[in-house]
Amino acid sequence: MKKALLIVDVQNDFCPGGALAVKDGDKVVAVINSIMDRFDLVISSQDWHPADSIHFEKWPPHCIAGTQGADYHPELKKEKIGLRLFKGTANKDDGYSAFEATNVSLSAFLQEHQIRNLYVCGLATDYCVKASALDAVNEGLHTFVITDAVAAVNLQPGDDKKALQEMYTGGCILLESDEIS
Ligand code: VGL
Ligand code: ZN
Repeated sequence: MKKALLIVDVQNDFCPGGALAVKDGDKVVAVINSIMDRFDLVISSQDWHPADSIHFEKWPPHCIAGTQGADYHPELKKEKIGLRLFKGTANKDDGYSAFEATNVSLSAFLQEHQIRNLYVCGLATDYCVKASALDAVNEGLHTFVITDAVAAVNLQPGDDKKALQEMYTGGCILLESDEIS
């Protein structure tokens, strides 16, 4: 069975020093780089907001389209990325899920490539990873979340655990990077 890796929002602004830094956001990069070769397809998403997005009523401005903060973390291996998704691109749109990407339909792309198994990793566990993984389940995909390749915003302590629990009860399979078959 073909499998794809979805790398959610491994962008400068979510890493230490960025505008919406996630604790240990940069630590996921080495893990993700080490597993990319095991997948038939590698897909990335990027948060890609207009400067006047209503999203910034909730969050400090981050990942503004075309800025350095919206670039991938510099150490993320890019050669294997076969599809690049942009989301949150409209000014009225939070666009947390990679299935809300506006440049390509992720759902149609996965169908065309006969991908039934989707492995989700990246940033952040409690927002875009969770939204993407739960949408994947709704799309009928076998959805796996790689727990040592995600990091959370944790607005409230414990939001990371809560998000993993929600993904599990929502039908995702939680596993570690060394358990990928
Ligand atoms: C995200 C908060 C705001 C994410 C994006 O990528 O999880 N979180 N925008
Ligand atoms: Zn955002």
